Amino acid sequence: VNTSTALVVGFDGTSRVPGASQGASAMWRALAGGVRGSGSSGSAIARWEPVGLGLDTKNSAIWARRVRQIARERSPRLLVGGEHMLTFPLLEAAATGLPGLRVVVLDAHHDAYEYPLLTHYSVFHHVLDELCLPVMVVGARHELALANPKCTIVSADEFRLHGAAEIGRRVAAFVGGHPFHFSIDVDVIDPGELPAVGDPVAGGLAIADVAALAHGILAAGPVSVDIVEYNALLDRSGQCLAALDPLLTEVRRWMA
Ligand SMILES: [Mn+2]
Repeated sequence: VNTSTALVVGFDGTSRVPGASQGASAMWRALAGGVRGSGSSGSAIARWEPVGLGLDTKNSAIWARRVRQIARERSPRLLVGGEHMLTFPLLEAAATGLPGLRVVVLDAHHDAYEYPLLTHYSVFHHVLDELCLPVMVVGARHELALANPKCTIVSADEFRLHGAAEIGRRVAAFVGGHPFHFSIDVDVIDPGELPAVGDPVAGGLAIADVAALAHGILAAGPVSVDIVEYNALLDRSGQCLAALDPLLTEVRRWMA
């Protein structure tokens, strides 16, 4: 039996608001538990081995090194965060073996501030400048002028103007048949529908639209996926995790 590795990484050390750390295991449980009793996809999820990192430190460099090391050893096809910084070491490990790799991101923020340290808000600046991977961020709506100029941005306003189908075509054109990684920051969803995120930005996308877009992107066959930034400490009732279900269902179908 071939098992795929899912890295479940509860780290939020560079984030202002704690809670994405606890979001990692909660989202993994929702991904794994959501298929109970649904036949074939239930057995498919059993082929995924969740691997956690129990590091007793807040040092982001140590977490990044560990993620990179495990990613090199096991080529995980899924990372469940935790904060967005974690995408960097995953891509760092993947990029070596995948020439032409591209990165498609859903996010309220571009996370491409030209800041010298690796953080959740500078991760794609370093992906662009250090790893030299093309990055497209869809759904961004916060301080767009401050992104690394190499970052391709499709704003939330453009998404509303053109709709999920047209934006899906733009993503496909950007990928252009190359291998690609798909990174989902759940704060791309409007805080009216999903308030349980560390840095909510008004004017976001509807969950149904995000699920529709993710459906098309996942159908194109990303080599790996991450889903990050769900804040479990801001969701004591679990209402937001339940609201995420249409999106988690798409990820679950991809996993099967
Ligand atoms: Mn974000």
